[in-house]
Amino acid sequence: MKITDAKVIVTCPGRNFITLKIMTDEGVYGIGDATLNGREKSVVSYLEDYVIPCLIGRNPFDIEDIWQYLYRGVYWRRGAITMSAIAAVDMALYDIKGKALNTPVYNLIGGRSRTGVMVYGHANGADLEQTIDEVGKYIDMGYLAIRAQSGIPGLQSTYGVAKEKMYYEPAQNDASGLPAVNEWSTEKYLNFTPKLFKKLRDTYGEEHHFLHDCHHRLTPIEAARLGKELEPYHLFWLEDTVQAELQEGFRIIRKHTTTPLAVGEVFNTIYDYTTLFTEQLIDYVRMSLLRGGGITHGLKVAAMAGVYHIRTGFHGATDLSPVTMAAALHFNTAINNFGVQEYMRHTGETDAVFPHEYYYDKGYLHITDKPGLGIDIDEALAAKYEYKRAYLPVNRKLDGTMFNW
Ligand code: KDG
Ligand code: MG
Repeated sequence: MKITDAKVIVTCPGRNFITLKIMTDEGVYGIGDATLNGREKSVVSYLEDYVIPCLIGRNPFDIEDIWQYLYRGVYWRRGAITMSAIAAVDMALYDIKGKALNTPVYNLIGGRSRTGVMVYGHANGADLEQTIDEVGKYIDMGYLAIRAQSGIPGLQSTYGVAKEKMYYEPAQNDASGLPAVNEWSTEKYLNFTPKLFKKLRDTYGEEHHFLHDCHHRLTPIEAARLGKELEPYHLFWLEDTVQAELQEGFRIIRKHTTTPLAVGEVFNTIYDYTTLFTEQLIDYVRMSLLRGGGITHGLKVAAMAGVYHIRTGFHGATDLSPVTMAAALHFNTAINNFGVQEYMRHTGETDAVFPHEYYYDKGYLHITDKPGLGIDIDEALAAKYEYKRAYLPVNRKLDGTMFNW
């Protein structure tokens, strides 16, 4: 079998998505997600101008060699743009191989390890009371694991509180077409957040897993304080407490708290984790297959994580397309050290562009035995939605200082 052609499909059914489609001489094609929220066109150029010419004529079954060619062979390694582009190729090649061998992708990477993939949903409200109510709605929908984010008294806006409750929309411009500006106060946040989780446990008891995302806004010692104060409420995890570039910072957090830690949605290779893994400083790996070079690299990361008692909890926000979700579900079905999968639902508009086999039932996502990834793109429908530039917000402290979003 040979790759004869490949193309990049840009669509915006409510938000921007980039999809790579690889075609072969036997008529089998595969698709992969290449979406990089807020910087989408950079990956389009990377694929069209540099990657696709290298794929033509290659045997699509040689997935490892093609991966190494695009990683080692390029000299300029790592980074979100490079690794998202490689991920798109890798997902598409697995899709092709599954279809060609008439088997679902999970069978190519170990077979079935579980009956379903536990997911966590996103409950959020403008204030404490509304967030408590929103968590109740997810419990009513059967979710076993729920992330809770709330507006903070004294701040006009913050990360994770969405207008459209089921569909998160972080990429939104302000009136002038530039990034929207959020407000931040570490003091207000740290004083408020333990109250939220106390109230959640008082209201709903111990049965459900509760999660929370700090979105990189604390220093290690502040994260240590928060982790310690949340201990009585038994969180499933506390996510992205600090800017994660400094792996050594996690030593301070770990020394002070038993609250489990998750990190990595902005990481893109195994090298971002070496200190975190070998010193057992975290509990969950958040790097998605999309951001981290696809299934080929993800298998290596999960294998190394498993040695250190670390499980997966892949990023699955709405800005990762249903193609990434399909790939993640095959992956999560096959590996042993799966923990949880983030599941922020896509809108009906998006689901129509990406017809898929996976489905939600009572707290779990399930895949079927359809060969390949069990996902497609409706190109005619995709063509109706024109790309719109949309930035992630930026974040400033109350005195105007630029901060982490
Ligand atoms: O594009 C950025 C979002 O995917 C990210 O902010 C969402 O932190 C996030 C999460 O945990 O889903
Ligand atoms: Mg996050």
